[in-house]
Amino acid sequence: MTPLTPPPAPLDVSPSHRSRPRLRALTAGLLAAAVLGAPAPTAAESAESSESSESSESPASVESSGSAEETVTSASSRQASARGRLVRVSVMASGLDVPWDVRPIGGRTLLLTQRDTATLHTWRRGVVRRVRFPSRQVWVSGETGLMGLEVDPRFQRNRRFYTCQGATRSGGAHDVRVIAWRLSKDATRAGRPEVLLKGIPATSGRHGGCRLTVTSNGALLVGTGDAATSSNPQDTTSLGGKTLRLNRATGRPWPTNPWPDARSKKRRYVLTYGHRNVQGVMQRRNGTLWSIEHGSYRDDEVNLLRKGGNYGWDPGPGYDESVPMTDHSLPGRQRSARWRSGEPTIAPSGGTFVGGREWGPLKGTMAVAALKGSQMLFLRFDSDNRLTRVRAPRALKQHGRLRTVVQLPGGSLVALTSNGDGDDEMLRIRPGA
Ligand SMILES: [Ca+2]
Ligand SMILES: [Ca+2]
Repeated sequence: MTPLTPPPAPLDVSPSHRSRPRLRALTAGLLAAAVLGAPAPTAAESAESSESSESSESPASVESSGSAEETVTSASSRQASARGRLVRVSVMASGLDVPWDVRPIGGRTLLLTQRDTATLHTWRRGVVRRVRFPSRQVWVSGETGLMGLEVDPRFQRNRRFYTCQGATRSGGAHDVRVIAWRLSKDATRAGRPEVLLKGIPATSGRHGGCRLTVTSNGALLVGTGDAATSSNPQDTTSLGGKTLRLNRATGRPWPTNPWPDARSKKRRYVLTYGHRNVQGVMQRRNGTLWSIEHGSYRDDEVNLLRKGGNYGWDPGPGYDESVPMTDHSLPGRQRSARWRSGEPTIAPSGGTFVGGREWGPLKGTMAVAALKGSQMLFLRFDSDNRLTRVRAPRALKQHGRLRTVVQLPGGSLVALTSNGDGDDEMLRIRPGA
C-alpha cells in the first residue's frame, strides 16, 4: 500500500520560543483566529491531493474559512462541544525545569524525567519527590540530556524502567544510550543500570532524539535524532536518524527487524531510516507504529513506520537543511509523511493515541504536543491510516510550549510544558464537559 501525504493542517505561528506564556498564548490565539478553523480535508480530498504530493512534495493548500478557534466541523463534534470545549485542563504540578517525559507507574504515581538537570522525580497527589539517580553521569548539552522514559509492562513485579540519555564514552566523546533501571520499592532510588544500547551518535547535543515506547509485542521502540550530521540518516549502519527496535530484556536487536543478519551490528537494530530528529514514537490500537519528527524550516512530520522504510531525509553534504524533509529524488522509494506542518514548523514532540469512549470526538485521535506551536493537535486518521481531520483546542494554547503527552490508566492525558526558567508545569487534560 502506498503511503500518502495529506495536505498539511492549518497551523498558527508563534514567533518566539521563549516569550512569556501569557503573551505567547495571546499571540497564538489571535493568529489562530486567523488561520485555524479551516475545515479539515475529507478523506476523499486528502486521498486526491495525496496522489499528487507523493511526487511533488509541495503541500496542497488548505483554504482558511470561519474563525472558530477549534477545527470542529462534523456533526459528531458539534454535539460534543456546542460552545467548543473539547478538553478541560488543570495544573498537576508547577515549578518543574524542562521536564521531558512522564509515565504512570501504578498507585496513582507518575515518574518523570527533566532533561537539563538530568533528574528523575515521582509525582503523587500533587507532591513531587526527587528519586536518587546518577545525574552526574548524564551528558547534558543543548537538546540532549535525560530524555525519553518508558516503564516495563511488568513494572509491578520487576520495578524496571528505561531511559534514553546523553553519555560520555571512554575516550571523552559523547553518545546517546538506552539504559534499563530498577526503581526501589519505596520509589526513592533508581539502581542496577544496564546499558541496553549505546553508540547512538551525538555531536553538540543538537538533534539528540530520543523517545522510547514498549509496543504490544514487547519490543522496545526507540526514535533517534541525526546528531545534526548529514551522513547519519541514510546510513543504515548508524543508529542516528532512525527508529530502532530491540529486546528490552537483553538489549539485542529485535528478531523481525528488516536486517537481522546484517554484518553491521548497528544495522540489525534499524526498523526505519532517513529521519531528522524523532521526538515521538507510538503504537495505534490497530497495531501500526508511528513516529513524530521535527522538520527543518518546514514540514514537521508524523510518519507511519514501515519495516525497512526510508523516510527521505538526506541533508548532505555539509548538513544542508534546504533539502526536502522527504526527498523523493533519492534512489529507491521514500515514504511520505501522514501529516506535515508545511511552513512554518511547530516543533511537535511526543504524542499518543487517545483511547476511551469518554473522549467523544477525540477518541482514537493522535494527540501531538507542540513546542514552538504552543498547542496540542489531535490528528484523526481513518482505518487506512490517512489523515482526515485536525483539531487544536483553545484550552491547550494557554500554557506555552508543550513537550509531550501520555494517557493515564484512568483515561486522562498528562502533558508537560517546556518554557524553562524553572517554571514548567505538568497538566492534566480531561474530555470537555
Ligand atoms: Ca520524511
Ligand atoms: Ca526516490
